Amino acid sequence: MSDFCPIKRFDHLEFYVGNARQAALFYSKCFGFTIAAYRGLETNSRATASYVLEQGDIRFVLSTGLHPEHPISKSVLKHGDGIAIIALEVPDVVSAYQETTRRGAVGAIAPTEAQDNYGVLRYSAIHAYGDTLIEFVDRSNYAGVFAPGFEPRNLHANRKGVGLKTIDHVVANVELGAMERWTQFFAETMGFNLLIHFDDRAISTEYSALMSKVMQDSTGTIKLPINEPALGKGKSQIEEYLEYYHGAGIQHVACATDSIVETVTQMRAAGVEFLSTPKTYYENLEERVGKIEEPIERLAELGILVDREEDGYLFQIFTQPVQDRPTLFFEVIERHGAQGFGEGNFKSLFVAIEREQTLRGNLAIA
Ligand code: TYF
Ligand code: FE
Repeated sequence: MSDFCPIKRFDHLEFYVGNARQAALFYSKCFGFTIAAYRGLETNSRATASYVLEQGDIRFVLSTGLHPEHPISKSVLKHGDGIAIIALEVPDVVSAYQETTRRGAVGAIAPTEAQDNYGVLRYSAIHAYGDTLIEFVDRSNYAGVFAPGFEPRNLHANRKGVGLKTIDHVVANVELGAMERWTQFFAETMGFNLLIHFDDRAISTEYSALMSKVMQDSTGTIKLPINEPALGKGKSQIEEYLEYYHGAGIQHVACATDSIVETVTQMRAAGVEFLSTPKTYYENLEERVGKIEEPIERLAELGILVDREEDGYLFQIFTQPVQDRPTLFFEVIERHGAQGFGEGNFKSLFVAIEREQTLRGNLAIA
């Protein structure tokens, strides 16, 4: 099989935020991340400050601009806090850049080498939906804590975290009519395949509708679903996102855990707010999804959703947006064989999201 752009794994997600120091504390205290590295004024970074957060195999980088003209500051002015860069670890950043730009990707960072005493880190980047970049990283010849310029930190390293282990999928919202362009981008430019297509009949409530296509790399390690609004009676959650993010961008990141009950218990105790699930969801749950390993009362207390598929089942739950704009949120997911995205929960999930949209005054019926 021809794989012109092989990918090893998610390297990191880089967030552009208004206050990286406070955001680092939020992801550390509430999501269980360890602050592993820092770059800022103290390390003679004059224009930006960044914190590297780690938990399991997940790495987030939180960056802020120190001056109004810096591109990060401008991004935050337009989008609010959000994920600006999806970084993928690849064997060869030159080839990844050449193969994708040759197929139509717009280059953002030509292949670059950064060096220090720990070796050489190679990277390049291309443009994806909205202002989002896809960065290619090769750290096979680099032994430092994250990248040249960063110094190790070890804050909250004694904490075990809340059990988040890997990035399961990263979902984007794109404008009405842009689905085709972006699925084509991932298929033709990145060599991804279409894994699942949920049409607007699968995902519609009384008020709004959306369409979702899941693109994945050739090994199935990288799953990047894309949502497009579909015409409904009201403003869909996707349109609400697009309005407040001022364009296409990343809507949610799903983090996998082996023990969602433990993870969500700890995150709730630390103050993370989740979408609430009505008590009725848990009536007849076992009849709907069959035998599951967790006590239903516990799932109901925590608001955890369950979906059964052919190959198994999954647990999932969604946070409220993690900033004042109704843009980025997180999903916690625990898979037991099931490879899907919780299709059986779409209806109740979207009703829950619309309840929140109504509270925000953003579900006007046309
Ligand atoms: O990633 C998914 O497909 C699920 C469900 O706006 C979902 O997490 C889909 C669309 C959406 C919110 C959640
Ligand atoms: Fe999801």
